[in-house]
Amino acid sequence: MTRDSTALAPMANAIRALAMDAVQAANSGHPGMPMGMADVATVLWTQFLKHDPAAPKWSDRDRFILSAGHGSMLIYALLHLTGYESPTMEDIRKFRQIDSVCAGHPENFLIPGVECTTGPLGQGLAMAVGFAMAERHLNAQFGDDLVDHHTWVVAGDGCLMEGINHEAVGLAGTLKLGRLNVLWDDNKITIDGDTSLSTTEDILGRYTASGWHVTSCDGHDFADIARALAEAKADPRPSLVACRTVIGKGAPNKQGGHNVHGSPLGADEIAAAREYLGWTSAPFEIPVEILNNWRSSVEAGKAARAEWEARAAVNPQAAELARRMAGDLPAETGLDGYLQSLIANPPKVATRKSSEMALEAYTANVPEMVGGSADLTGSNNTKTKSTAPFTPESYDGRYVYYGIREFGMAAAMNGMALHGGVIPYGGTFLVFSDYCRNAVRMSALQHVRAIYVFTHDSIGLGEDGPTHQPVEHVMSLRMIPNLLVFRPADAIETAEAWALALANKDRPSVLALTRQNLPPVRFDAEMKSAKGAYRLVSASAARKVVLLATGSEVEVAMKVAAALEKHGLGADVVSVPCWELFDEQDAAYKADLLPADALKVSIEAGVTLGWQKYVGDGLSIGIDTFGASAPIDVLYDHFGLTAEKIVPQVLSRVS
Ligand SMILES: Cc1ncc(C[n+]2csc(CCOP(=O)(O)OP(=O)(O)O)c2C)c(N)n1
Ligand SMILES: [Mg+2]
Repeated sequence: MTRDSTALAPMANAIRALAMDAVQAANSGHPGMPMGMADVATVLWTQFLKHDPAAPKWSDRDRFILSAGHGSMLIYALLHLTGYESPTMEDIRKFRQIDSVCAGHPENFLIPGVECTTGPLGQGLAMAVGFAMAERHLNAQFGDDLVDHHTWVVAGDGCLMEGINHEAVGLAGTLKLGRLNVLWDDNKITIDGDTSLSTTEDILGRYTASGWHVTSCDGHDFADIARALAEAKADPRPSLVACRTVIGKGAPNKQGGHNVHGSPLGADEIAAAREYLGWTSAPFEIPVEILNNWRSSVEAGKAARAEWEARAAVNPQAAELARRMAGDLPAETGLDGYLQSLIANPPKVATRKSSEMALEAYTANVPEMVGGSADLTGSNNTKTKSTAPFTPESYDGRYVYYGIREFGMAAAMNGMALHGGVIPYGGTFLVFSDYCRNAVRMSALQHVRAIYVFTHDSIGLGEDGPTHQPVEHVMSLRMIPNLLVFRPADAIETAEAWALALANKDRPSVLALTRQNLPPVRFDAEMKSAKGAYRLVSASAARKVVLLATGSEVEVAMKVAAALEKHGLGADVVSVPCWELFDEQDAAYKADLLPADALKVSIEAGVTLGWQKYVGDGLSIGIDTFGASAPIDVLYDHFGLTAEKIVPQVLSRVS
């Protein structure tokens, strides 16, 4: 429905009033961006965005991503004004306080309708690429009747300046994601001042060169905004709309300057803004007529949902779409049959290879799995027979060639997982997890099931040397809350890690996998990795030592245990494929595995800092320096990760 500016201007001013008053009440926050983008957001939400506040999780809604997350009051105001149950005006009054869902930056787990957590600049837009990928993928699989929506993004100068923007824009252009529309808050201001201080980039030129459609508008002219958004929506390419705006628009003495970016306006300027805007209501009060206009703006969205419900009711594929959107796995995942095949024929393979074997089984049975790699497909072993390439010509494909874009890949994976209906997994070398680390952190913060396949997990990769040899990475990933980090020891543990990663629908997982072959150490299907750590070998002689090891060093620990037994010292071997799951076990289970009367020794080809929480004042064998370039056997000996080098150290502590 098109409205003229006599109705729209007061509606936009309601956003401005809420933003300035909430920031003032909190005495912190960012009024500039919501005030500057209020007009654009009003046009988008009243004339373009397909949504129904009564059903914030309706799967065919348009997705709105506030990539410029510091402008959180913009989305809180929009959700409230259009009639979402959350946030309430009470929540908005308590903006940025501990008991309010209106956190400083929007959090997907606090408010339905906040599609993703934003604040780390650039990532919202990069996640939006994943949302748009998921939409096209599900559209290809389920058809226009069930899946047919757009992804709208509000991004600032910062989102476009970040390095990840280049990755996201390149990927979206290549994949021709025409349902993705980015509204750039082109206010020429960042925190430090005018954007000319730091950039002279031809942004429209860059986007055009990347295969995008670009257009511009006066971000304070409702008709011009509507014209540009309609153009963006119609164009088959992803679109960038440069919305020329004035930051803090409506604050007469401060608008257009960088000081309005992130500080309360102050009582005097708020009074001046009220006068300038003709806004006479008290703080947190919206005149009935304006509120009614906002509430009635969603009629088209409500009608669209009713039509969708009617179509879904008679669509035989609707139940399968609902299952995938709910994140529930199919009854048969392929795990049992695959485990039995391993037990019948235990392979000596690298865990990256056994991951591929597990993926062959799982991807054949779990159609929502969409894989990919940042240009290391043959090394990460992420491609399976069931996963055809995802291309502009065949969006139903399930394998994404992300290119050398680790950060863009991880953010897109987050977007796909948040969109729902897709379980994304993606690979790179573990050492390059640093390139995408903040997106991994955002997976964990947002409680999404993104599965990272990080191969070449230690000096065991050999000759490529220290640039490629992770040392601190496994431990540093363990430091991220709510992230499962698996380092499996053989094919069975790898199959278990995949099963657990898939089953944990509210948190991400990392699989750290070897390049080198590993002998089988497990010959049963008891899902022992579910407890994070378990006794793999029990001492024969009286137990004096407990060896804890992960991944490739489980084999080493077994050799150490055998040598200690020859000295008459009983030694357990405890495999620890996942710290986080072990930490969730009860005290009795932990005490049984880590008895107080035994010397505890950890063995892992990485930094030792951290293992003390399990070994206490025992021994931690690892690598606290960078690695080196040499064949693997030379490296394991050089860095002291052999039974020959470890046994004397243990003996010196127990004799
Ligand atoms: C990755 C990242 N780096 C730095 C910041 C801190 N920060 C928040 S907003 C901002 C300036 C962003 O400028 P712009 O996007 O133009 O927003 P505007 O000032 O126009 O609202 C910065 C540097 C951040 N949130 N994320
Ligand atoms: Mg700006």
